[in-house]
Amino acid sequence: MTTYCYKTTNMKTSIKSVTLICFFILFHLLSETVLAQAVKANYDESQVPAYTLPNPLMLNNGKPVSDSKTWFEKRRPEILTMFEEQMFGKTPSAKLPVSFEITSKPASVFGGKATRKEVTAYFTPNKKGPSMVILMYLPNNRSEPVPLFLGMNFNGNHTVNADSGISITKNWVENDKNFRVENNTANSFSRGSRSNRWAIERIIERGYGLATIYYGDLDPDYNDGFQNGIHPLFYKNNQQKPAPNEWGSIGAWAWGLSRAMDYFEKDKDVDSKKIVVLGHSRLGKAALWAGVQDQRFAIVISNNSGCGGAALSKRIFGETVGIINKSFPHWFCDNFKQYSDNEASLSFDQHMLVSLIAPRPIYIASAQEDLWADPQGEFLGGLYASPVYKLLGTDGLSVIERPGISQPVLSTIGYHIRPGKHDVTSYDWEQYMNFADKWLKE
Ligand code: GTR
Repeated sequence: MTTYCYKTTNMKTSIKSVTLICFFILFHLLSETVLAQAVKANYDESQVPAYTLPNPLMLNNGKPVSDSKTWFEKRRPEILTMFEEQMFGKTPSAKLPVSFEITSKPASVFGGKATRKEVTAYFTPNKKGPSMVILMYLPNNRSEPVPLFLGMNFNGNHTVNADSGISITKNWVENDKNFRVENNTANSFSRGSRSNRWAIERIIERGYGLATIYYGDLDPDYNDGFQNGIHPLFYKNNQQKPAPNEWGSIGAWAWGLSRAMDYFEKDKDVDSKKIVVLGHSRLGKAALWAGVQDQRFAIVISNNSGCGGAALSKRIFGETVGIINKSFPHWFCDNFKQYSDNEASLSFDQHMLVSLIAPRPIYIASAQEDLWADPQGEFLGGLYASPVYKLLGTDGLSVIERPGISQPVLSTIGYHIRPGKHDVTSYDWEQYMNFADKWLKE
């Protein structure tokens, strides 16, 4: 019957019905996607599924880890391998001939309170290849090498302060209508546009230095199949892109933080044993990964790092592995895709990432309105790393319930949740400096 009707329908009607069917299919697909996303982003604590967390203190062969030697020699490498092979991807072991050059004359700024300098790290001998600029502010009131906070920024070094002496990146930046950033090219109009996130003068006042790097100098944050940024510098024999267990963009950003550390080891004004690596959001994920791989970092700070950072993936609260892999396919290695909407099958979770930083102090910060990053999951990422910290002789996280709003906890695993949104505020900075005072100065 259907065939008959179809055959006898005139041309106009059949175009109409085909269009209608197309509309129907499209509508159906769209509503399914919207629905799927709505279902995926769970914000209801009672909908968190029952989950079992792998024990950081049990070896893959089922034997318990009861001393620090077994932790460092056996269990830590096992867990590190999981994150390398299954999540962030392995960082290449090849060493590039990185050279450092002071590329802008050190200048006194902030009414003589600080010195600004810029150091360029060249990743290829001819200086035309990829490079990154480390922007540094050091307190002038110092009698010895200073401890320093190191963090990457999202929009270019020139956005962290209105200081007109900061050079402007020539690399790809995100367009931003508010600051007339077009054609992915940074401009002087956006100088200082993110200064609210960088309490530089206060940092100087409290006796710390600050160093920052634009993350796009290492790998522009879009999915280009790893043709730009530093990845191609490591390709072997006609390799076109990283293998499924090789690094993505977060790995590249973390690598850059370690190259900055290489520089600090050479800079007499900086105490390279007291470098605090920190980052916000995706850059918090990168700071954690840098702190894990590079044990020269004395303290690690995760500001609203969320999914793929400090937050437990198996809770399926807010952003999930499935969502993040879809939105940012270039952040993690390809092997991580197998866990999209399949978090239960992970043989690790983010508490184990935190545990790899032990016994060095780590501070995890959440924001009350930042449910996408799952504040409770971020707290638990710290709490369940605590047994490893305790095994290594520290106090770990000194509370077992998430503290109230604006009640910072400064144990070896530190934590706070403050009011407000996904951001870095001066409140956050004050806690980070209190934490650093406690662990680096006292
Ligand atoms: C979001 C992403 C988060 C977080 C954030 C950011 O879109 O879903 O995981 O990284 O971006 O970096 O600001």
